[in-house]
Amino acid sequence: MYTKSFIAVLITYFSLISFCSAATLVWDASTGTVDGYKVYYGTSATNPSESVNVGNVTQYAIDSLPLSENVQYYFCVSAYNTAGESDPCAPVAYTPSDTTPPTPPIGLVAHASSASNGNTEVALWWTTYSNRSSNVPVDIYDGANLLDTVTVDQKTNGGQWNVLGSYTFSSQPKVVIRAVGSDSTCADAVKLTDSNGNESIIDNGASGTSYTGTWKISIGTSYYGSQSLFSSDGATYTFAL
Ligand SMILES: [Ca+2]
Repeated sequence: MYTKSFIAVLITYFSLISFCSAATLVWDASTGTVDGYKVYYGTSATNPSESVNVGNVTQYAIDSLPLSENVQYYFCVSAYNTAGESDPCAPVAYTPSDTTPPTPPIGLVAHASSASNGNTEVALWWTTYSNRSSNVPVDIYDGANLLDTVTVDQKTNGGQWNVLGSYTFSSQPKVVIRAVGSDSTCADAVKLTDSNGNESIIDNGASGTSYTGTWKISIGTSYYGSQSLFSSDGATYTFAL
């Protein structure tokens, strides 16, 4: 024979530093002889699927449990002694917060001005290579008027369209890639997409392209069209629509 114990449970939350949180179950000790407590938990309020014997304590840090983030769990506690186990207390709910930082953003570019809110999207295609520059300035002109300078990292995101921004052109759109320094800079293709979704692609060597300095065919793979070019030390490559 044993007397079922009444167990009151309350849950408290502690906020620690960023990306860290902790939650602890706290309950009042059962009356009578107690040898220990069991914490039941699961996603069902009425039938928690898991349990852990926490010993003769009156609090338990539930972050040590294998809980999924952003899933609501229910917890209840029972007491036991040599005579048996009490009924579990009324459940409390707790949802572990998201403590996993997101994956890094991709396609990062840096705008020198805030001009990139127009209606024509400008995108650049390049090929990567081991000695590519991670800081390639790309000038976007409306005719003779410089709208923006975007810095791109050509060590990553090669073989795809990388959006530089959206601009409003009243004259001829022009994109100039500048090969700054001794690292390799790639010139491959430019795409302009207007507000109706019409695409204009200018491949290297096509009508509308021009350059200063010496540009050679790159052995970088995943080029647009039939090839990509590379240069360094002040050469420029211009794509004009
Ligand atoms: Ca090309």
